[in-house]
Amino acid sequence: MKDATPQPVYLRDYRPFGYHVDEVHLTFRLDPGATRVIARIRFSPNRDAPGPFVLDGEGLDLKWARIDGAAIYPEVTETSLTCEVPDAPFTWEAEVEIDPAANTALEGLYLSNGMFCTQCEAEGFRRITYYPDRPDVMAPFSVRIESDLPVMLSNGNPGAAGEGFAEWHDPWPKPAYLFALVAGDLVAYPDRFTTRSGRDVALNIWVRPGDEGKCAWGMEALKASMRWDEEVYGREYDLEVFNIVAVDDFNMGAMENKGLNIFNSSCVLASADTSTDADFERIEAIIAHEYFHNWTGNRITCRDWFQLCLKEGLTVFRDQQFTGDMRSHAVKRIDDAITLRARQFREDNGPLAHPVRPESFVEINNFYTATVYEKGAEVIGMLKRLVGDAAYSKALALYFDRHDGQACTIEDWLKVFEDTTGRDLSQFKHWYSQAGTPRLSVTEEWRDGVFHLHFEQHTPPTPGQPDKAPQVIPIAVGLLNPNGDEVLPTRVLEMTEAKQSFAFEGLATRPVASVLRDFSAPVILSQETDNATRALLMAHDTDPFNKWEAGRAFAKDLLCRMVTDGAPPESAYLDAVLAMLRDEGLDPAFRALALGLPSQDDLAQTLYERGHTPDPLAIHDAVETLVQAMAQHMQDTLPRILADMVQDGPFRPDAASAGKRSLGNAALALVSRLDGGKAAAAQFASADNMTQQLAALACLLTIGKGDAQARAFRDQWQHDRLVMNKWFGLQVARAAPDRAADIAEKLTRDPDFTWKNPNRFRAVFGSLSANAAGFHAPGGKGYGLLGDWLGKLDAVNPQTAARVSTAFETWRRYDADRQAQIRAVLETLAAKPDLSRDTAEMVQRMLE
Ligand code: 0A1
Ligand code: ZN
Repeated sequence: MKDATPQPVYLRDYRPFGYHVDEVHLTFRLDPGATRVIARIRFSPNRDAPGPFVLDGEGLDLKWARIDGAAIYPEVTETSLTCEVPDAPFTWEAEVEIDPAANTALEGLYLSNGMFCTQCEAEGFRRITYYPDRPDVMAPFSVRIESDLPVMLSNGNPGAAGEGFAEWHDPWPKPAYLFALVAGDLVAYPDRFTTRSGRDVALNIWVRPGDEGKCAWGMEALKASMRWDEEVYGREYDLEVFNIVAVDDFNMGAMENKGLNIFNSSCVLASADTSTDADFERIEAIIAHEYFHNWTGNRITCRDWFQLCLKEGLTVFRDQQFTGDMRSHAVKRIDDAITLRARQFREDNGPLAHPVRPESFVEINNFYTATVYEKGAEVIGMLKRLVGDAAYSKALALYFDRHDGQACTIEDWLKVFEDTTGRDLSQFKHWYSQAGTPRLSVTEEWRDGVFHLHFEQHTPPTPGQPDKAPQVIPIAVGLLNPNGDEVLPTRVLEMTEAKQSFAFEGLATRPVASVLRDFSAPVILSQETDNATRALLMAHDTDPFNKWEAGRAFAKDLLCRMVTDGAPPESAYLDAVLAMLRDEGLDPAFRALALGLPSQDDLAQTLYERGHTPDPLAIHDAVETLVQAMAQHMQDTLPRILADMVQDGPFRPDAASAGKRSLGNAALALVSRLDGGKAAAAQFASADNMTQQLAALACLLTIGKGDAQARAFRDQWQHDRLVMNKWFGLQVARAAPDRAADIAEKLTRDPDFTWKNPNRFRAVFGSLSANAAGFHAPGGKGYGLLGDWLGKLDAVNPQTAARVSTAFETWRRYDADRQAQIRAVLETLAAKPDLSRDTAEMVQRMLE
């Protein structure tokens, strides 16, 4: 065990910094092993909040420092610097040396394939120079880069440039976490955009030579995002240039640095040959997300890191709206609900549960979570539903108007809604402070010609929060007649009490209730119902989310009964899904979703909550049995679907074409269960795009075949690092339970397993933990393998190691043997003498 446990930081301890930063001038003399950073910064005392002059700094070799030109000798620790300063505005100057080549953590200034790049959010800037590295200190930055590299970029607008140097000036005051620098042998994919007020903006996507052919999609997405933000939120871009850079070594998806977004290359490079439809959609969404941050995050930023959801929840909400507008609102809502349940509900149900706005942390990098991002977005969706679209737009206009240029809090955010609508949002605020997913149950009553819905809400205890207050839950409800006609269109009920009933009058017969339409709140709904009602909703609900959800809930119930009572696959379910599959009036993408089943992890949690100890293998077998039954039940229809979904002409990544491929591939997965993989092998051989090729390989691997195709795939794509990530990942994801850990281990011995690259590490180990039955297979091999590799990765990249460690967050729901095995792995990690603060915090929270 480590002796010095790092101390948590608390929201309640927030104090403003004692100095303002009026301007920042940085000079970088780039050198892989010995970069010099010379800072000249104007500080002035903060008269409203005097405080000590302490700068953050980590891993810096201070060469000299001056105040107003006179040499000083500050007191330096491993993480900070202090010195005497004048009680008046002054100029701070310092030179430090840093070693980008040795920076494997990918925070601060580092090298990726010989290219210099930075990642400063959340606290990476302190690894570049001494500075008040906190989001509420905002300043304009001027940057000079000196090197012999052909391309040198930083934030803002370009200034002077010449042989061996380039200068940049960012006029918009920003916190240090939005600082960025890139230098290397890069080529641009250029374009232009004219904003609605006529400003001409130069756009570039910078990539390694050879990747220029993979930029067109990202560029179209960028222009669409810029237009959308003008049209929907009235937000215009505010610099002369907008640069995007693709880097291979990156801990996260992308980063919204002002005017210089840096992307994990997997989140920006796209081509039909190498990217799936899912990649195209994700890239479009991430480009939009980072671009939207220019207003929600950059122009208006966070006062402190506890307010992270202020920028992330809102920006995710905006990118979800954008994708809905570009593609299909119904499909997007279903996709978002699937993701929320898979990642955020899972987090909320375990030892890592925390509020959307946490109140303490040890390492802020551990709080870039599904709760902050995705639940943060859901909270905004609820707010919009409660106040209505018009009031939402007004509140947002006020937010931008009132807070432009400021570092804000959730209180500021809610206040614009209160001021716009006159509502009191104090109870609503529990969504930001209470962790855990509310359980909402509903019962129905038909009495004297009046229909009643009786609701109860309850949020289970989470770490540090034993008791919860009732929350405001917007419940969108519609009513159908028993013949399927809608008798009451969607209405939003506002639940504020622990128990609350709503009455519906004027109905001729007892209706069928469609509750929580459009997934109007991030809650777990339980509703007494029967197969006939579910089938009716699957056939007739006018709300696409609930039409899908009726099938999902049906499948979940059925699978749970198959696991616990050995129930057979029910024909009522198979018939209802088949009817959806055959309904040509439905969007193919929607029909593909209707064929999907709840995740095995979700089933494990549901069984656990129903009082069972989940057995991952029994769950896996039940799912296999049901899928096989679906394939048999649908065998007459599947060939027609396959034929209908074939598209002529060149590959197009648009939503309609992607939807057809998605349905075709869902059908192919079922057909593979019947024809031994013949159709899939044929598709693999003839595919002219990655979506079709990878889906075919997935079908084959799932039925225990595809070795030859996996080899052929590797031969074909050996040269392409992004496609090779798919190759690594798919083999583990699709492995049979008793082979998954062995396959993962074999892949770690592959010469191409460049494990220090976060994408490659995640390809193997993210896929291992996502393969629930494989990860939890008896013997605990998967646990041990992951534990060993987390220990190894932690020494070079703590952030990614900590993130992947969440594979263990569900451990307490399993049997005593599995718990003991996982506990041993976590304790071994915890005992490592030099374990990072990142991983130590995660492991400790999981063990508590
Ligand atoms: N703000 C970025 C995500 C991001 C967060 C943290 C990082 O390093 C710790 C890197 C990127 C976004 O929301 O896209
Ligand atoms: Zn973001």
